Amino acid sequence: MDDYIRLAISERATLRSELNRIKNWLIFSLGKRVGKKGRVATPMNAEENRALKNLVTAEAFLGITDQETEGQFVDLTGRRVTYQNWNDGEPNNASPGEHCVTLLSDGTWNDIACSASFLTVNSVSEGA
Ligand SMILES: [Ca+2]
Ligand SMILES: [Ca+2]
Repeated sequence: MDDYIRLAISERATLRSELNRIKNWLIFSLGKRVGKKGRVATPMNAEENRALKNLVTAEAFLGITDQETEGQFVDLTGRRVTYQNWNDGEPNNASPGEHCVTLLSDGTWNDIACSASFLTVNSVSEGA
């Protein structure tokens, strides 16, 4: 019985590290490096958006902003984003102005003040 439990525990650890590797790969392939701090992801289509949503358990910043021109959302390279998945009533650019974008837990987006502190997507890989 002890052996069985030990085996189960080691199996679980293996699965967990496998899962973390997959997560890291996804974050790497979806993400862009932002300064020294980490990566934020810019989903290009519904499939990537869904993958991201499944990765993050809390609200997380996306690599999208309308800082330059209000209402024109661009990715970190300055290109207009073609795929968007706003929550109802968003983007509302609420006072005093919201120019960053977060992914909500249901997978939709909200524009938000860039000073808000939310996880960047890479944070989920910490503690792996
Ligand atoms: Ca805005
Ligand atoms: Ca908003």
